[in-house]
Amino acid sequence: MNCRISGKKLSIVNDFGKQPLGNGFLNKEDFDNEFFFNMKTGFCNESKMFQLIEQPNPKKMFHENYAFFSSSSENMKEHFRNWSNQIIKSIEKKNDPFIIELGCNDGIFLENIRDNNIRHLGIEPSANVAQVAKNKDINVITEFFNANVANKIKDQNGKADYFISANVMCHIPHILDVAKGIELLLNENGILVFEDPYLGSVINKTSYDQIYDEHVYLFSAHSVNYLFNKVNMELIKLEPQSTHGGSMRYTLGKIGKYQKDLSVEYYLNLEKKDGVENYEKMLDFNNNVLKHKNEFNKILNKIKKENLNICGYAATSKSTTMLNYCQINSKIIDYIFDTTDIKIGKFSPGTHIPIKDMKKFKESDYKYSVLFAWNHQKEIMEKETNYMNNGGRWIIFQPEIKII
Ligand code: DWN
Repeated sequence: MNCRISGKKLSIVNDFGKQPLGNGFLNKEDFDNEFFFNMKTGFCNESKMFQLIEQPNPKKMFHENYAFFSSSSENMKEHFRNWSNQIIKSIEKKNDPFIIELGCNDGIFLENIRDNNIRHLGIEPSANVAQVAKNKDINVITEFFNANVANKIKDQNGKADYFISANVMCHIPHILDVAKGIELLLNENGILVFEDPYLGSVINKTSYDQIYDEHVYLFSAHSVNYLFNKVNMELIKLEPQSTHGGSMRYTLGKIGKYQKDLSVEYYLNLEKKDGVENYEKMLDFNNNVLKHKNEFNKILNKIKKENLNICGYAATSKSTTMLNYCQINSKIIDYIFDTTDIKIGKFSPGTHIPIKDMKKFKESDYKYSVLFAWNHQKEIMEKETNYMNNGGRWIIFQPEIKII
């Protein structure tokens, strides 16, 4: 019940009941031994950190059978290409620059760094996705990062100019130790840049499906500044991103090394104005979550009463929270279609809906599809035009519940 950053007591925000692992896709024979944990969230009035109260052991979630491969979205590939180009440009005058990425997954970001012959290192605890990156000739170590690992990397490679991370920092419970490791690894003018789903966006959109076992934190400007001030680092820039339904890119340097961009004050003030650093706002969020659940169930039940079939589009980690919290099983959704080999033929965590190959989606004649990968809506709508042309309808639940 204590904040992982400040040590102060947390105030409870949400109770999602028993939840399985977000990426715990499983075979039929494993149904009886499925793992569940109590998923509650809390807010710390001191650090302003929104966090899970209990999180399963990271080794249960990130391992040699990790089910998420970052390169499953073309738009995300483009996002990482653009970001890496910006970074490459900023170091073009540097002699032998060194870039580290925490949680490099299948190398979606570092492959652009490798293409430019820049010294780099990826750190990735999930061996199967790390292997995909290694096969692309990217330098990767398969480890959970902490201050000890940081020391080893420093001894072997020296300090870094950039420490990068995308959709990873919010997964790490021992984040304070990680922050110490980052500070230790960065040279005097070294820069940390990371992006993660933004607490302000989750609250504004009521996108509570961003809360699952892997996402132990939802960051804000306030909480990130509080966390990194503890290791002599500070925010120097904030840039909102449209990825993953509303993310924030945080840039930090060692205290006093860089002039702060106006965006820092802007977002700190905005969070105060919107109440994103206020427990009352978290309680409003919880009320909106309850309303969203009821409305979503109502729409699905109405379709089922008309004897129409519903499928799911993309077996995302986020869908695990939606399905288990709203108690939606295979009586309501027949199948979920997905592109990931390791998920196909298995069943959704907790609710046991069969996962089918996305190739079969085109042959199916589902009148209704729930868009679980709502964060990739643009990319998906562009490639699935035939579905709507043939009379198919999307059930969208973000940023509002509607049928299109
Ligand atoms: O933080 C995390 C984010 C970045 O990625 C992780 N904890 C896990 C993962 O979350 P997610 O599973 O909710 O991510 P996505 O990117 O919203 O969904 C990926 C899934 O969607 C994959 O199983 C592939 C599938 N997909 C698909 O079948 N067709 C995705 C796209 C874009 C598609 O067109």
